[in-house]
Amino acid sequence: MRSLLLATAVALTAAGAAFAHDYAAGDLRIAHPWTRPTSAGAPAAAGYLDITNTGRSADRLVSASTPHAARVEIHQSSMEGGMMRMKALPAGVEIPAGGVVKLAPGGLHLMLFGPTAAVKEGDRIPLTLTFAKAGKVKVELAAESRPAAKPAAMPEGHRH
Ligand SMILES: [Cu+2]
Repeated sequence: MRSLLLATAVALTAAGAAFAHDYAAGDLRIAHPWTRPTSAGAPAAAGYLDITNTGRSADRLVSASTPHAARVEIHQSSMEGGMMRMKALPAGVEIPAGGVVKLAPGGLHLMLFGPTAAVKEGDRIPLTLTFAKAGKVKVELAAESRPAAKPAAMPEGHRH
């Protein structure tokens, strides 16, 4: 009985570790970076992740890069006149002190232009995030199929 319980605990831990997939750099915590599988020839892939700043001063995500794409831009999607529009944020995104910034479908996201290959389910795409204070942080985007974001689920504050 005891060994069976032990085996179950180990299996749960292993599954949890595979799913958790978090990173830390200085005061920043980066949770579960992921991307969606793309079809062959797709011009771009997106990257999503949550960034928590546990520190007392703001930081800024200024850029990102990956060997799997020609370039990465930081984008914001927003609804304008019933149309979903995207714009690049060349100055990056501020990560406020004590705050959480979510890059998620329908809002802020990374755009990987010129992918070197189609993204397949289960792929891990290496990505380097560059922060003004925390510096460079290497993460991996896990390729997962997830349902599309509903407009109702969009975070607020997107209008410019
Ligand atoms: Cu975009």
